[in-house]
Amino acid sequence: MNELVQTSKNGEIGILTVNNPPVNALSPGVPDGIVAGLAQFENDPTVKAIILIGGGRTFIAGADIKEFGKITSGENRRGPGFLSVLDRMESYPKPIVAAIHGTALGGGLETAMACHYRVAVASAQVGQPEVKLGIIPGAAGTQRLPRLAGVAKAVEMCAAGDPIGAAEAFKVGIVDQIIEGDLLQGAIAFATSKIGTPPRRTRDLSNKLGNEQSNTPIFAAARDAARKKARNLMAPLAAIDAVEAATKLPYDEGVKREQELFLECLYSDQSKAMIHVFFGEREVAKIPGIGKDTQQIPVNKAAVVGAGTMGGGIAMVFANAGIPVLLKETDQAALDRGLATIKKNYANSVKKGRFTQESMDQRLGRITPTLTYDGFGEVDMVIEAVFEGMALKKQIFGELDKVMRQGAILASNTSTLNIDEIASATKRPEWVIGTHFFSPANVMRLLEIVRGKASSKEVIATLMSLSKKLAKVGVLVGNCRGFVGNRMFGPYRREAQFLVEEGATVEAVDKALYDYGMAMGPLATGDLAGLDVGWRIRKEFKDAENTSVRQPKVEDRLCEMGRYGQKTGAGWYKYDENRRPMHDPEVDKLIDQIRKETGRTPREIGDQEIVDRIIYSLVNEGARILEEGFALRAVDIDIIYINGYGYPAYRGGPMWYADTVGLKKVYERIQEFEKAHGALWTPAPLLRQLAESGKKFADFDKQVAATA
Ligand code: T1G
Repeated sequence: MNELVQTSKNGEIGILTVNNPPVNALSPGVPDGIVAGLAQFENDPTVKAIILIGGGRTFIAGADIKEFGKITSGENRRGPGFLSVLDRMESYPKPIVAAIHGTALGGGLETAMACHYRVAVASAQVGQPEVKLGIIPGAAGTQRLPRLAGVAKAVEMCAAGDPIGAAEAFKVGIVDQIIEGDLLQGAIAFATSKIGTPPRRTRDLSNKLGNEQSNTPIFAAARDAARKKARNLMAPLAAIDAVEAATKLPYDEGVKREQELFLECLYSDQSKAMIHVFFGEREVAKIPGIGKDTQQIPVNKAAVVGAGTMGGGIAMVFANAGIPVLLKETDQAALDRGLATIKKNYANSVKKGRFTQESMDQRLGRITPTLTYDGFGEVDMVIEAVFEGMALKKQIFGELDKVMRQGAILASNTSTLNIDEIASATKRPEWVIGTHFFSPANVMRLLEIVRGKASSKEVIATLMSLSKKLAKVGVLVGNCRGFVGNRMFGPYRREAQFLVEEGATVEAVDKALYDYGMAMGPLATGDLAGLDVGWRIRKEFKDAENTSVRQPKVEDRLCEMGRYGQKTGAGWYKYDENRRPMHDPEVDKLIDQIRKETGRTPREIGDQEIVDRIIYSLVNEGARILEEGFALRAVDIDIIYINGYGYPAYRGGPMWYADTVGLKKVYERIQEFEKAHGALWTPAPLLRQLAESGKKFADFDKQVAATA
């Protein structure tokens, strides 16, 4: 018996309770505790059946991910231990019932499937999310799951990694009974009904394993889907291979095959990067100096000013989270347009089966359109999402300062403007903060929370936890031009344009970054977002432009020609009626023109240079942002780029990627670019310092954590 696994009895039922908060991970000591408990009950003749249950809020949520790093670094050797624990459970002489609440994920579901029966409360979720960490199930999940749920379901769950609810788990055969009411009592009744029955070993079940003819199309379709949806990722394809092994090999050989595939993935850079992202998404919520004890403002009612693309999306975010929201516009036509877009988006989601018509109606019911500030005095938070102009924003904040109650939060969805200047339009700058959503706001997970110099700790703490409630990843950033994401995006798109001016084709630049793993190439991304957005901002900041340094020319010229991208049918590409991009010789002519004007002779440029120029421009600007304190940690920048800019999670983010390449190599490459292209490429002092001291951005983050 150990602290992590308690044993107790209820009549003839032995109960093993895993108590390893917060999520009962299979940390060192938990498997031993299970083994010790089973041994104790095996020798106790009064115990006729066993229940395995999780203490606190959940069943076992998987292996302890923190231990993986110790394995891949060679610090800890990965023993066969846990597989043999599960085999011992499966062959145990008394029925073992897993009682599931919260989440049974990864090693947690594998443990449950090694039990002879599984019961669950209706709200429980079960899944094999390992591919989201760049690995595959590594404790026979790919062998036991198809035996319980069938091949198609097992492939879907292991290759996509999304959990399923208890009802579906019951329907497909993973769960044997849904427990209404108290889980433990229900499990005891179920276990009692199994006393004296021969243990039902999952490995012996084969009637759901199909045959060559029935399985081949399943695996073919799954591989196609994985290649499309999880482009460049090794784990989903490995998971499919492992489940296929279950249908072709005897159980123990199937497990061996799974282990080979599991270890290949575990030692891959992709997995290390995705585990970095897993913990990174939790680390960004921790703000030095703003602890869990910081008082938070309850946000039970909200308001949004502006029902345009962003405002409408933000209103949906609140409605989706169950928070009633006022949506204000200046005139009826604009309001109607905004509501129509919201209704269209919701109808699309219903059509795709994401939620029911009834749920759509409930969400719509939480959005109250208005043309006045009536009711604004009762809301806890307002987000301004109007046109990106300082004068207009200050006017609105002046109005909000009059109508909003004291103690309410005033936020702006500005993507570039100075939060302190916006706050200066009010008498309560400590209640003002930036909430930079990404388009489409109801889809993109990233929320840049922009700290003004007066923003209070309470307001910041409130936004950090509210972002989780809004199903967003909230990252705290400083108030500099473009904040973090857009500030780095400037050099990113600048280099893409320079490379075209120097000789690369539009398609070559976009293809190189697409193959690197970006969701879309930088030039096509410009066309999607609208080239005029950046153009107007550049014009707004024309006076601040440093004319002594080289400026990209093509995009401004495209905008002067009215080519704003997809929305005008032409930008870097021209688009057909289905918005499919096509090469446009007009753009070649323009680029040739600009090369002549700037005296540039086009040269051969390889994919590696394209990727290095564009990605290292992110890294260098990111290092500047860190040393200037506008981002807390390098991992914050990684999480921003993965959740807001289509950066591939399997590369860990630009700062992690630089660490993977090695900062010395990155620094030397940037010095080459500085020699060739001038001061725009002056290495950030932090980058030079870390590179010269053989350190990583990860060391910078450790320092931040140490001083927090
Ligand atoms: N290992 C270690 N720490 C974990 C953990 C895990 N599996 N899961 C969560 N944590 C930490 C997390 O970092 C955070 O820490 C705290 O717990 C609360 O988490 C053999 C090899 C269960 C749905 O992938 O999806 O099993 O920041 O903020 O929002 O085949 O956590 O407070 O210090 O996320 O309520 C498979 C991962 C592992 C599940 C709860 N399992 N976890 O969400 O809380 S691989 C997973 C989650 C595996 C086997 C293989 C979620 C959650 P801190 P949280 P939450």
